[in-house]
Amino acid sequence: METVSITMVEDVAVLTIDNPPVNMGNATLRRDLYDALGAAGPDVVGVVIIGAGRHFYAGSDISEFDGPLIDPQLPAVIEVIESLPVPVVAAISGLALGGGLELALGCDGRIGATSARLGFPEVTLGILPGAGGTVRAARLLGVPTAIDLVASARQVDADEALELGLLDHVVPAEDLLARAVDLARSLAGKSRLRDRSVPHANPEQVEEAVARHARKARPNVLEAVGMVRRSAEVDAGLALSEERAIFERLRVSEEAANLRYLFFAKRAAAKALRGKVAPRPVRTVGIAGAGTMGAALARACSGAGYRVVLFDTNPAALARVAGAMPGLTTTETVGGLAGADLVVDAVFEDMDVKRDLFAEVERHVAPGAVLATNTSYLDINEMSRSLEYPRRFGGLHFFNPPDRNPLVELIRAETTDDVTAATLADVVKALGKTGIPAGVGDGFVANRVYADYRTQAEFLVEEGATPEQVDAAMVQLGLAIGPFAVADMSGLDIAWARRKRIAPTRDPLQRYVDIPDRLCEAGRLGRKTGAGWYGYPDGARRGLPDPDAVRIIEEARATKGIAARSIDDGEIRARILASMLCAAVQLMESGVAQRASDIDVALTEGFAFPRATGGPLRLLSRWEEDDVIAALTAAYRSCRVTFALAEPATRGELPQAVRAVLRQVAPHEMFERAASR
Ligand code: T1G
Repeated sequence: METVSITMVEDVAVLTIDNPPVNMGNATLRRDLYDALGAAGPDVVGVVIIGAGRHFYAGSDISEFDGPLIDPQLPAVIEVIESLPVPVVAAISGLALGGGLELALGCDGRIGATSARLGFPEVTLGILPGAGGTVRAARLLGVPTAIDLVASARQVDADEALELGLLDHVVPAEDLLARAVDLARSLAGKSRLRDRSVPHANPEQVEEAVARHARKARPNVLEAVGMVRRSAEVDAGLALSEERAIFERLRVSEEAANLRYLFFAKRAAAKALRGKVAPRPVRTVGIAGAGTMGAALARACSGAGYRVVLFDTNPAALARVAGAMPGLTTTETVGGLAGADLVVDAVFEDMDVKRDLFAEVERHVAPGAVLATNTSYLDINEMSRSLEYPRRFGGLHFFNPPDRNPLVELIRAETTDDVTAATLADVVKALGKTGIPAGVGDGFVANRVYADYRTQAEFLVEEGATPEQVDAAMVQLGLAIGPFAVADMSGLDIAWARRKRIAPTRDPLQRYVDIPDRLCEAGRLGRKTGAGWYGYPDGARRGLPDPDAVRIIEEARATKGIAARSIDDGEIRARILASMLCAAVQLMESGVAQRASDIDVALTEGFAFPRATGGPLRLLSRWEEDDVIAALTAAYRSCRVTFALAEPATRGELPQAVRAVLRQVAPHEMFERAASR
């Protein structure tokens, strides 16, 4: 048995799980556990299962879920534990997640080190606990608490686990094994959760728990909640088989496969960021700029345990941030950033402003300090040329709101050295963010794709769709809100300023929709001015169709001689997705994006593109080829310059570069690689 070793501590058998890097429950580990448990001889009075390394058992190996599951499956392993005549104790340090927690619930007792963290992440993967988690948790914790844990996917630390009853004891790590052996020896006999009745809970508590998790819940979450409730109504055996049947059905669903795709896609991006060299330690982060972005960055860095020094020349701005962040160090001079190991700028999006700032910062920080610009689209190669030590400079592009939005683009300038890139990657991970690599290019990755998404949306309105129709069509796809509601929320003036800035270099042959300019010229800058694409009467939070906006749109059409036509939702979605696909192909061909899956990660993490679809490229990879060709043809016809690469589609051909991108993210392609890992 290579992943499970057996040692005897007097008359107690200790099974140590050792399956690096996180003690994932794969076929080998299940087989080894099954055999080791079966090897417990008659002289054994108790069994302890403990994890080597950081974690007890971080859950099932989800790369196995795309094919037929290999026996023994986890329920069979748990059945062996329950059939042993002697007590079995789970000794948990680090993570016991998903199948790991289910294995522990199959034991007769559970003891944790202070590092223990337990949870059921299954619903985030489009499934539900499938090895008894809903059934045994209900019997141990009661239905309301079991619903909360299963539906929220949250992890509980050792103290809360003890309080809830998930752990019987919590001990210092160094005492874990000895105390677990004592517990195994002291237990009077078996204490199978499946034999217990579900603790009584008053109906109101149950309904409250359901209500907390049912609102806007994905279908699998509702099924998980329903299964917890069901498990209280029928005997454990029936409940276990019903739970397994639901798990099997959900596991092979498109949504679950898409969520597993994103799970591995995020880790592929993170691995690409880690590179081969060790990062420099960062303890103090200097943030230049105490505006909205700077304040949010300060919160994110402070929340991740960094010491933060916030610089701004405006004392009122500093005071505003410091008032909400006791203990924050502020400075009105750049010299105050001297002790920072990393300095990130959050100042106005202007090349000269940023260059002057970093030139000043360089004069004060230590030679080993790393500098990162948070620019959204300025050329960081150009920015690096004004630095004395450009090797230690790169880009960390955060997305609004940076203390909540998980996406960060890590951008290497031509001069960024490996240590700097590794250091920035380490900070991204420490912030709990989802990082993707991006090369230097207008809008990097996410904003570049979103720009074409928004451009096509504006084409559609110019041709006859209403803003609310386009928004509704994208909400129907699964987005929380559509592009025009987003534009009104973030303010139309930001894009307007940029359009004016690049106007001299715009290709005159490129289709240009001037409706947003007309709205801005009319003072309609979005929600903050009470009107944009929509009206916001009396400060309404949700925009309403607005006759003045309709008039402005109609005037713009009339000026171009466009006769509005009715456009159906299918055309709206097809053209928008095809436009995103064209942007993605350009990003891959230019090398600004390294993997097509990075683009799906960017759009799902940073722009709330529905995770259940796997992202725009994954979604399109499931379309029939003819439908992709038709969508690309429509995008090409909307602007032959912007979507030039789609031209072959007008002749019924799928462009090779498009085929290559879609193959990278197609279901069969992605998982063959993961399964062979
Ligand atoms: N399946 C497959 N691979 C996994 C994995 C998993 N569950 N967890 C981690 N990996 C790989 C990961 O791809 C990476 O590989 C390496 O391990 C290190 O991971 C039956 C059905 C545990 C918190 O959802 O949350 O049990 O890139 O970089 O940052 O009812 O991994 O090095 O080749 O993330 O220290 C439930 C998912 C499954 C846990 C560690 N369990 N994993 O984070 O390392 S469903 C989970 C995580 C289930 C039962 C149900 C994290 C971590 P590579 P890492 P980390």
